[in-house]
Amino acid sequence: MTKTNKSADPATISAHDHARQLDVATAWERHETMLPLCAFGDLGLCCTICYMGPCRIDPFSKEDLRGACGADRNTISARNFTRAVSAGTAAHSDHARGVCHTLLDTAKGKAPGYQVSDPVKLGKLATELGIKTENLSQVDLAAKVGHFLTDEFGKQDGTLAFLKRAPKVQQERWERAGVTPRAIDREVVECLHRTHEGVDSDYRSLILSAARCALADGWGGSMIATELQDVLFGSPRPVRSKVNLGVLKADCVNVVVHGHEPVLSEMLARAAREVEILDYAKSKGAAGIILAGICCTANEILMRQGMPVAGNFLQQELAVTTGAVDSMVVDVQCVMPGLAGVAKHFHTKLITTSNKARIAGVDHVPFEERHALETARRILRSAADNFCRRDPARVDIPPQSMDLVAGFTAENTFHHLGGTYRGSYRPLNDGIMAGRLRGVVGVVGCNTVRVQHDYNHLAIVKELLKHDVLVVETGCAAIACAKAGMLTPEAALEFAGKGLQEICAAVGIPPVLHMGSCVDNSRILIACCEMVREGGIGDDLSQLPVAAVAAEAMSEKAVAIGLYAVASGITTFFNPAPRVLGSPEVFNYLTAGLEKDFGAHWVFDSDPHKIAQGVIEHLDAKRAALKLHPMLYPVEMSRTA
Ligand code: MSK
Repeated sequence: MTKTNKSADPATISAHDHARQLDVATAWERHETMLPLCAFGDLGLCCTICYMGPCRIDPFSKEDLRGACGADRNTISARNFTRAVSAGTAAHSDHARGVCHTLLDTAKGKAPGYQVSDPVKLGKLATELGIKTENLSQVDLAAKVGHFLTDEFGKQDGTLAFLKRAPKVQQERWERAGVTPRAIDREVVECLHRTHEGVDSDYRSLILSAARCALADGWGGSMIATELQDVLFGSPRPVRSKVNLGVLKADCVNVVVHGHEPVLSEMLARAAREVEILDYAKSKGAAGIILAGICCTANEILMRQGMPVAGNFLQQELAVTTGAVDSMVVDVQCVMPGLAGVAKHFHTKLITTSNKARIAGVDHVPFEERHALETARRILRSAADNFCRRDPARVDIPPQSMDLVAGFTAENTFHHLGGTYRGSYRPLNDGIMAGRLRGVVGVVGCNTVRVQHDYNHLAIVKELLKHDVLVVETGCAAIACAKAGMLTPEAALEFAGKGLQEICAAVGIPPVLHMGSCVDNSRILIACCEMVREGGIGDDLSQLPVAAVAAEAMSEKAVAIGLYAVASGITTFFNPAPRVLGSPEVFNYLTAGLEKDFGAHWVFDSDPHKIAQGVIEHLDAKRAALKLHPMLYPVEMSRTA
């Protein structure tokens, strides 16, 4: 058997080889059985919206082909795109709704085990939302903030409260373009309505409605999730931990949490430290309990609890194929149904916990806030019982694990940059203005079997660091770079250009800042707003020397994030392209036409070296427009594709 070349990560290669030796198919093998991919679907030219079809448009035809209803390639691909954005927004926002309900239940005393862990942030939020705080107990304040933000989903009047965090010029742009989001659910519903058969068929109008929906994600659902998770579980602070499959231990009970919502995993993290639970594990012959995460649940418990990360999206099945996972506990989003088939080859107990996300034939332990801690203990005890059923002959844990520092936020990062007594974005802006830093780039998003696992993230980030770009990351991209050792302060010496090295050394930060999970991309929006507010590098986000990159995108959430970044003025480099390539008109509108309304656009490119080059040129163009000082330490590109 030849060694797999599916990943840039040695631990993943080793685990994938082990899976193949055991004849266990994972996402890569299943993907191969799907090839060749349907070109109509891939180009966005297949319409399944009504039951006269499915209709499909031949992309090579010179005729003005139409589906049965008369929809052309522009309508069909714009509708497909809009539906993807709506689904992505719905996913982030339904997550946020759950956090709102947890806060409300906590305030009502119906969620024992939960508490307000960051009362200062709660107070600041209340003031920002215009809630009078005098004479209110913490519980009453939590209830008022919880109710206010729950209303953001379904209110019938007004616009979203957090939009006011954006610079005035930005808000005026949204008004002019007619994309100021009203209520979160309303924007999702309206997109589904518009894309129903026989409603909106103008591709520009559809895409602007998708932009409004995406903004309701970034400045609504995702931002609410981030803020209230900080209130409930504590605002992250820089924390050291470890990452990669090597965090699993052969002599310990290994429990892997996977998905997105921290409401259960926070309780598991707490229960896993309880003496009684540890003693129970020891009574079964284990040396202890390892609670490790996959995907964004990993990021959540990493940045608040310092829990180790087992891997990112494409490593979820490989964690199971190590043969050392006694229980995998999943909630919502990015959980492959294929896990059930993989787990059958091993002793691993796969447990679903969200009533919204069941897998046929898999044990379901419904999670409810009022029994959360007890549910967490029950899950850990059953994992310890299952430890006894592990077959040591099938265990093969790759040895690789890497140190990292995570837990940066829009607030704490720049306290670092500004010093203990003067939390401020001034030093960051000064660094950019003086040419020590080229700019700031968010590298975010998933893995996909269509790209060598982690390769694009690593190639792009290495090039950006070399060119004195401060990189901020979330999601699976952050995990990829953590595995490659880029998330430690020492990494600056190895990877960063001289200017970035100077900044990192002065304040002791890594050159790549882990800012959390996918919903925490809202932290990056806030950081950009603070940069504008600090002054000297533009009046709205579109003037800043910043960009976003998602070069291994997989989910509809990534498309929603990409669009809210663009609609917020942040040019976004994205691969694989969303399913719009079958319509040159839609492609041109996304990659150029949106510039008029938002001062930003999409760039679709599959070559990571071209992406890095494009990002650097983009930052330099923004710097030139602002007439900033030339870069102090210019460097050549490593290579062009
Ligand atoms: S988990 S959405 S694969 S980043 Fe947020 Fe990773 Fe993408 Fe899921």
